[in-house]
Amino acid sequence: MSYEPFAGSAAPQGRERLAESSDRLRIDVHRRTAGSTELAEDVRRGLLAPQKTLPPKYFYDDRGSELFDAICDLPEYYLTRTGQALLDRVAAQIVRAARPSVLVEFGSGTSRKTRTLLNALARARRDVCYVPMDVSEGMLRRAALALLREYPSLRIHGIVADYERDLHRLPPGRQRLVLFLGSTIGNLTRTATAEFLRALRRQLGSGDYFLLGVDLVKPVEILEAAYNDRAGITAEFNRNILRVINRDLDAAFDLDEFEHVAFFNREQSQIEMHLRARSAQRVAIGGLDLTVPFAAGETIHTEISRKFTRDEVETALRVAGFQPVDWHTPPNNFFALALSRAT
Ligand code: AVJ
Repeated sequence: MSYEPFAGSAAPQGRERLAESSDRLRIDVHRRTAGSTELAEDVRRGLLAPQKTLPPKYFYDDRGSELFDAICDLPEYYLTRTGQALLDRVAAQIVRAARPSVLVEFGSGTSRKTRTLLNALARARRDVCYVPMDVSEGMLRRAALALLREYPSLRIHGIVADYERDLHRLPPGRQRLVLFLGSTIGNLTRTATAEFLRALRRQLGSGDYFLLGVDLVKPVEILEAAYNDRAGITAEFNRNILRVINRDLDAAFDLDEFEHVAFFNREQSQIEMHLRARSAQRVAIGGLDLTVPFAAGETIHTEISRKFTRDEVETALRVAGFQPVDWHTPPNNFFALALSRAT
């Protein structure tokens, strides 16, 4: 029995807005709490902690997503280019190994890299249903509509949800290939990664495949340059999280008062991004009825981006119930695609 996302279900939310293509597109929207309650909780918790933190998922409003897209084109940001070139080279091989009929993707964004796999699938004459999962509804919708135009036989079942929390929303299916590309997994702590992999494995059947993109450990100058670009786009991207909070929680962050800081933490093998207060200040957050004090030089930790070794990745996969199948790297060993199979 193949996966039938469009059979027997009630008209999904948002379908009316997609009349031209509704027979090939379904988008489910899952939000745990209404409005910006979750943002409010996360910001309150994060800014009241001794080391202030903000979760990186809040970078990605429309402006943040555009800035991230611009980062991907920066000369210093080798990740996207390297990952894409690698996928170009091995996509056909991955399709032959996994023989998928469903392509699931977490943090799908603009689905740039997805096209490479869809093209390889088309060449192998495999029809698939594409299941992107992303927190940004606008982006998911735009990406889906573009893909429907480009791939006339593709069906898409989009899930607007948070892959860390809503994995159980994944529709059932067989012969699935799950994509988690771009080293997005690097944003998760070691513990969160183990939990994510275990939760993912629970959702899969044995024989489903998992393709994981990871950034690898490399000389510190190269790593730090990638997060401190000369054009200052990464700094803008980092500060954008304050813009989001200003807008959605009626806060009064002065963006010029916060400096972008990014460095490689060797012990943790991760790039850390922070926003450092240039001077002592108090920031009112209207939506939280809160004023947050900052000492001069105090930082808000906004992101970790972990850098992996092969051993670490394959061990984590095995512990979670995946059998490593292929380890693809480019000649410079900057990036890896780990193909594994749910056992
Ligand atoms: C989207 C999480 C892979 O960690 O490199 C880019 C995000 N942050 N520049 C990364 C990011 C700063 C990116 N990931």
